[in-house]
Amino acid sequence: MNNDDILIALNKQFSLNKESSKVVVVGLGLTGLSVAYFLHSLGLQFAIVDSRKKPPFNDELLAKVPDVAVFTDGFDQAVFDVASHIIVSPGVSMDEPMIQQAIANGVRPLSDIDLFACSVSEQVVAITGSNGKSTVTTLLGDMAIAAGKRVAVGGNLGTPALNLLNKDAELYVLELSSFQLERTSQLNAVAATVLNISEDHLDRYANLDAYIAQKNKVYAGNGVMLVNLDCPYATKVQQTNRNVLTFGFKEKADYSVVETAEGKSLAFHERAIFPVNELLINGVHNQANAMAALALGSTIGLPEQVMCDVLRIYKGLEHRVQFVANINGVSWINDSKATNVGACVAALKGYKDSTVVLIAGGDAKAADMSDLVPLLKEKVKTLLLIGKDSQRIEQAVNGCIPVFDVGTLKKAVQKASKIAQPGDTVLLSPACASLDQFANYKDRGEQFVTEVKGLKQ
Ligand code: UMA
Ligand code: ADP
Repeated sequence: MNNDDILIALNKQFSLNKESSKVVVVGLGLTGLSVAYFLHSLGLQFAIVDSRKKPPFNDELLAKVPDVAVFTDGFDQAVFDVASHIIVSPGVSMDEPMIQQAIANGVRPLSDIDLFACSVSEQVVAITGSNGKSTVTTLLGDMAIAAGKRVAVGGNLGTPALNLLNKDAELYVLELSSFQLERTSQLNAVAATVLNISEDHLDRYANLDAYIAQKNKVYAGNGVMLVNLDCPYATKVQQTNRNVLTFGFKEKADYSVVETAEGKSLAFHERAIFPVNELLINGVHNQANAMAALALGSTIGLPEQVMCDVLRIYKGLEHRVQFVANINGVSWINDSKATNVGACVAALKGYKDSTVVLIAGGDAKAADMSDLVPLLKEKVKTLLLIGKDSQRIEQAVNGCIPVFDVGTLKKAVQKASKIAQPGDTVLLSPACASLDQFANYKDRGEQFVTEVKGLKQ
């Protein structure tokens, strides 16, 4: 769509226009920067607020748009007072008092995803869930490329959705977080899925139901709903008047796993289409991810054979159950992206009983850590805890296995190297966010790899 068409759409959907709108962009991270460039390119009036003293993209924005008004180091009530619209970055809670007050005063809250949705007429596939989003998003993106589509892939994955607009795409594959979905009203994806639900971000939501309600917004509109039949929360959202596809290990799912003479196979309506043992991404959870990608690909007409060719070579992403080294018979695995309990549980399921030295901990985001206990008892010989919520985790574990609160990742690696025996696995799968001790999960994973590579062979 050209700028004139986008302006018409924004005015129609949100009464957002050059003449009377004053937009406040809340947050100057990746999202805020992308929103600022978008609004600037359309000639819309806006200011930016960020509670941080020095938001990450302050200088970059001012270099490109010198006359923009940026207010940092706390939110400024006077700026909110003149707003007609607020566009709130995902890292900022909608419960911020000034945001709540603005909404009560009739100001319209929007997200970058709303702006994006108003600016595209091409197909959009939307992917959310507690875990597996990035894996399924990139896998589907690779499948679309292999099928010759001009595809742009982004969202919570890393490239803000609005930065995809200049890529001349005929198809967009978006990973969306609950934070992005909770402030989005305009999504109408051609196909959408909630891959799975497990506890996450309960520091930002009143309870699990509130978190699930935000996830389910991915199904807004009238596109195909892809539903995971194994997820008790997901099945409740099926709408009878919608085109629904299903995946899961239950036999009645459209995409499932069947037994064949040669072993297990991914299947469509029980017709074997891809041998599980040819997947390079390990674990039952990755079979579910592969099914989801196949199902989403089918809704946008990707040929099955092309999708299977991609499954054969897709190696998975860094920091997700990634092999680092084998040192004296001990395997070291980096699963730093396991930022919640569900992801850690999925990783542990892949190992033999009592062979794992697990490094976990960080910011638990108010999750119930006792959900880890059954898998800890089964698979883990020693638990090494790091980060701010170690006490909380130790209490939940309640002595069911040996636990050492070692504090830092460096100490955890050193301790693990003394405990692990040949045949064991040392697994970094923290079940927590990293921000209490690291810049992000990548930083945590990279520091782990550096420490492991520094161990004497
Ligand atoms: N912040 C403040 N004050 C502000 C604005 C932000 O303190 O005024 C803090 C937030 O609390 C947060 C950090 O700054 O700790 C970043 O927030 P942001 O909204 O500026 O984030 P962006 O840089 O725009 O990145 C966001 C997503 N981050 C979050 O949702 C926290 C990125 O997902 C996403 O890749 C990017 O938009 C592009 O779409 C990251 C993430 O951690 C990977 N997502 C969470 C997850 O996957 O669990 C949801
Ligand atoms: P997300 O983008 O939702 O965080 P990723 O694909 O980046 O998902 O994977 C994050 C973590 O979740 C990794 O530890 C990975 O091993 C694990 N994981 C991936 N897919 C699933 C799934 N379907 N169920 C449970 N855990 C998963």
